[in-house]
Amino acid sequence: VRVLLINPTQGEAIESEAGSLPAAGSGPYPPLGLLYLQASLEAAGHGTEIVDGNIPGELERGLARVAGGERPGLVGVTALTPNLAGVVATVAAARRALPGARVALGGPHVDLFPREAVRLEGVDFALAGEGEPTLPLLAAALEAGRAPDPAEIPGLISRERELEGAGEGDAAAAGLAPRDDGASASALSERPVVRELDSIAIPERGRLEVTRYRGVGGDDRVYATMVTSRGCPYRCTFCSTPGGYRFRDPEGIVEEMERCGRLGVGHVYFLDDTFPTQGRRLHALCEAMMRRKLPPWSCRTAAFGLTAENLRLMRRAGCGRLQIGVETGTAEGLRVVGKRATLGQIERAFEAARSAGISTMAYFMLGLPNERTADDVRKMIRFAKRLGPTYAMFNVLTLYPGTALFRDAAARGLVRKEIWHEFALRPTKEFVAPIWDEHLSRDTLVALQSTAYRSFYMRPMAVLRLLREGGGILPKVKAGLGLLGIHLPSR
Ligand code: B12
Repeated sequence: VRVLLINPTQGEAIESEAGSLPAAGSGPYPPLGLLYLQASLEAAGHGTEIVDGNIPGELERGLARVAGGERPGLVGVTALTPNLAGVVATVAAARRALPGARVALGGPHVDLFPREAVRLEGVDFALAGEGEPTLPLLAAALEAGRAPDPAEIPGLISRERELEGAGEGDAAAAGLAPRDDGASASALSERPVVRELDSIAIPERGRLEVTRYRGVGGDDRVYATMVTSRGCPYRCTFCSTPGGYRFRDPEGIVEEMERCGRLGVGHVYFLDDTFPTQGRRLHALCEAMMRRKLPPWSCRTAAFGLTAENLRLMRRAGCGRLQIGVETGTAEGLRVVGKRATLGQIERAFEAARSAGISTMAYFMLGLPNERTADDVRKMIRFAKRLGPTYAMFNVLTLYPGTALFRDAAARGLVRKEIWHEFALRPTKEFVAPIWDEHLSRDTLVALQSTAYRSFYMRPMAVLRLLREGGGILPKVKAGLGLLGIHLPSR
């Protein structure tokens, strides 16, 4: 069957971090997960189309276009927990435009709440895990007119079977109960994943209008997003990303970057949970990059293991910017969030990045369980200033489902463990995501967040750095801070 893949509208997303962020001006991200699914479906012989509802007006336009053409038999929608109300609205719109199609949900939310997801209005299937191996199987079953069999499609739950089971009472109810970490009791302990990343088809970005995806990094270049790995080697306590760290072969990565370049992409942004920055893997990748003419790139990674030598190598291979999750500024805080780097290592990594000529974006959190007073938070702010990244972002820690910190908060009675499970069954835009407010109230934390921005950016040194190293993002940062009532000195 033909498959329509939809990135949902964002208008209904909950305010997932307390306090607003100076994110003004970051352009839309290309729907990378859907591009991967599209490539795998096409390789299996299914016609596809992507509608990127994240672009204003595009959901309505795209659905009207699809309804007027060859109609899809299956619609797949990506679900992230914070935007679940937007997912429900998107499913409703797809149902209205394409009454005959079946609807499947996938993505990080479905990994955590598969049975809740399949009960949402208008949803026929929930498919947990990485969809490349499984979504083509679902499409094939529908094409053959068979009821898709969960025994043959790992991670699949169908609404029919789920609601049949509901009549049986306790067993079904038990499967729906929340776990201590806020995820669903039915969340798969081992979600289906692609074992051999080199075996899956490379996204065909030319199927989308690539030039729409400008400014992801705050400047005006056309951005493509990519991954070199999936899963994560770390177990940070605020994150729900599953382990299963897997890598791609360098040749496939540079081949994909080259294709991006041919499409007119001006910058490749690697979205790996943790971009591999060490050892033989980094060397092989950088050497493969240096053998070709490729767009410049940036990545998300951790400070652990970022040595001066590796940073110089990355710079030569085209790396212009690093986004680093520093999170906090004390040894105790780093222990609480489960980061492996020491404060000294972090400082050396930022210093080395500066001398290698790579700009840095540092991400910090406030409202950690060990921060008992405003002074504790100020230690983090002082550390941020001492590090001197090109750009810094400060957010109040949100207790997301499936994380160790949520479990700790539930165990201490700070949050009800049902809170995300209830949201997963009845999502609304008004939902207030839980934070660690044992010591510092939400209002205090939001005020301290403002203090952090003010204190970080209201320094001539910070403005100078943005000007020198920021690659043109200064106006966007100014606009973002303006929304918080912070007005930067002009020089
Ligand atoms: C880029 C990114 C963003 C971008 C764009 C979002 C997007 N839709 O791509 C922006 C900046 C907007 C963003 C914002 C946020 N994000 Co974000 N983001 C990511 C990031 C780094 C990369 C996503 C990606 O492209 N991955 C690579 C592709 C290949 O994987 P994928 O998208 O997961 O798709 C695969 C599967 O999920 C599945 N799949 C996906 N869709 C579908 C659909 C169907 C039908 C099926 C069957 C399967 C399926 O198959 C795909 C191929 O294998 C991930 C972390 C990560 N590395 O994955 C976090 C992540 C998705 N973000 C997360 C969060 C929490 C947020 C924010 C709250 C802010 C924050 N604190 O980071 C906001 C909220 C956004 C919102 N309103 O919904 C969480 C989501 C957790 C959850 N419970 O939903 C993640 C997983 C990070 C984490 N571990 O905490 N994010």
